[in-house]
Amino acid sequence: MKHKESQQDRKHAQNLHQEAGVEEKSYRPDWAPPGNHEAFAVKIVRGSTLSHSEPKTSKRIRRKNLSIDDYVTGVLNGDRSLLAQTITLIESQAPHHREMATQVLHRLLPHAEKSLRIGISGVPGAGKSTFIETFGLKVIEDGHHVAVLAVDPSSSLTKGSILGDKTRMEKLSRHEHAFIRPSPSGGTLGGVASKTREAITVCEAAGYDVILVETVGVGQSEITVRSMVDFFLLLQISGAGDELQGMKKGVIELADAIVINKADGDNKEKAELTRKQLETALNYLKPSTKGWTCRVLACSALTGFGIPEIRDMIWEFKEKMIAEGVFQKRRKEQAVNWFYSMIEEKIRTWFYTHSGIQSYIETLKKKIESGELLPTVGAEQMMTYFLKNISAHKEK
Ligand SMILES: Nc1nc2c(ncn2[C@@H]2O[C@H](COP(=O)(O)OP(=O)(O)OP(=O)(O)O)[C@@H](O)[C@H]2O)c(=O)[nH]1
Ligand SMILES: [Mg+2]
Repeated sequence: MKHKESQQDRKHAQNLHQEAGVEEKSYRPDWAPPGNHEAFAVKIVRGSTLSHSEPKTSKRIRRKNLSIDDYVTGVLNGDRSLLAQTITLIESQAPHHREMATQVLHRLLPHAEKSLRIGISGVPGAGKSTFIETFGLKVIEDGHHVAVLAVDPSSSLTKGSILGDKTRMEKLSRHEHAFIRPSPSGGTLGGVASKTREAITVCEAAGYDVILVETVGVGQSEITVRSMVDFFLLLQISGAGDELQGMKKGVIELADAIVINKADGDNKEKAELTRKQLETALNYLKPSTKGWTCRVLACSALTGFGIPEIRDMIWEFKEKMIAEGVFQKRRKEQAVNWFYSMIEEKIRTWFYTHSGIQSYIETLKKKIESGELLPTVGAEQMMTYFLKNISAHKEK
């Protein structure tokens, strides 16, 4: 029975080898006793050339096994898959991921910062995505590596509408020198912005030297993007009659350049008219960057008209601002402001998630609504309650 099984196994092995094209021969040595006893057979098998037996040089690392070293070396080697996974790690809310992310970022920081960060904003439909596609490909032609990130706190509700339209950035998204990442979803504007800032660091460490940060023109998010970029570009469209298109003076004042898009076909003349009107209107506005007067240009993201001029202007800005020290000074201030905003964010979260806070807030809120309590007094009571709560917590 056993003998039969071993014969079957041998036959099976032979078949496998034959299927794989491996020659197998049997010899009987000279000293073997006469007869047909198999125990004295010697088998010679030629070395296999099967691909599966070759050692694998690049072992695919599974995400759950990634170490801090894996993330850091992956990013520094410009591995796009690991770059994407590192950003996923920094976006994670899980405390152990956060711990890892902090260490990864700390090690990547010395390799970052060597880039030009450009913010791009504009009302929905102004052509931001189309502009990023054309402009991104242009600067890649110049030898740069482009990363596209976004700040869109609303994307948690709309499931990431911004940059969801990768079809508008079809060529760019497929280019090996481009990396596109949608806005992190969920959380406050401060929270989303913080993740985008960290993603900038990661992309820079991976060798991307032009960072485009897109946001939709709704006000507050523009101020946030301005606080993380070197150059801020506002995309406009012509023909709305009012040259400022209902945009608040405050938002216009954030811009280093305003670009009238869709200057093509029948619209070209109208775009030029809008450009001139805006230029005049801007004479009275405060510059966003010290020593730089906001420029107004026209372009067509569709045909590429005006795109090289925009590129030249931005690089002129970079050289001038570096020479005058404004560039470096702004980056330092941005880092310190980010630090303060993170402290505020953490204190706010700590406060509102402290036990008993929510129910006490509700109690005070009712009294304020009924006119029984002055809001300032309510806030004082709230703080007294909170501080007592912390010390009671500590004594435990
Ligand atoms: N004629 C013309 N059409 C353009 C140009 N740029 C963009 N468009 C068109 O305008 C529409 C909106 O363009 P998008 O690039 O999606 O605009 P967006 O600002 O990203 O829009 P949201 O993502 O919705 O905020 C599309 O149909 C584009 O094809 C341009 O330079 N000329
Ligand atoms: Mg878009």
